[in-house]
Amino acid sequence: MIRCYIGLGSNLQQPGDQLRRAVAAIGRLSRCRLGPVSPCYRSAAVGPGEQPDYLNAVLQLDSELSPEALLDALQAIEKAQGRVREEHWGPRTLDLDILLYGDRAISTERLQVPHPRMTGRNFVLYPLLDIAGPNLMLPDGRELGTLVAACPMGELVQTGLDLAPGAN
Ligand code: ROI
Repeated sequence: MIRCYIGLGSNLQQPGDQLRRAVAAIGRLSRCRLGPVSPCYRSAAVGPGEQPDYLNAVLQLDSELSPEALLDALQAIEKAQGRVREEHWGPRTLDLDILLYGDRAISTERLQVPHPRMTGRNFVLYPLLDIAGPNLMLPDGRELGTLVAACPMGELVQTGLDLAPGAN
């Protein structure tokens, strides 16, 4: 089993429901075991133009799937929840990103791991810190605690929504 961390984001069509359904679907993936799910955060949209606030979270997933098979499985969940391949940086019903895949660095046409923009994004780093702790090390040797210290929390706020399967 490889320990993976998956980032979740949504800013369309009842984002809280989108994230809850996504966590449940990830929990049903074969050859995977769902671990802790972070608190759910609300964050202002990063990127050009006006769009609704996002809900973001991170979960731990131990997996026997290859990186590509895991990506396929996550994209199938995005699609099942109505994601259409929309404009780059545009609003989305559901975004699932492989943030980390064990200690591997992967760079292919389809997949870049660690996620290339995770290190500067508070809506990724803070929920990851909640479940992985400051000593988590990236493939390049940097520690999560160091990255978080360099990334202001800004207007990121916890929503109090519990995304774990079986909650509510
Ligand atoms: N902004 C926030 N706050 N959260 C996201 O998940 C997110 N995802 C994106 C872009 C459009 C870059 N902005 C985001 O893909």
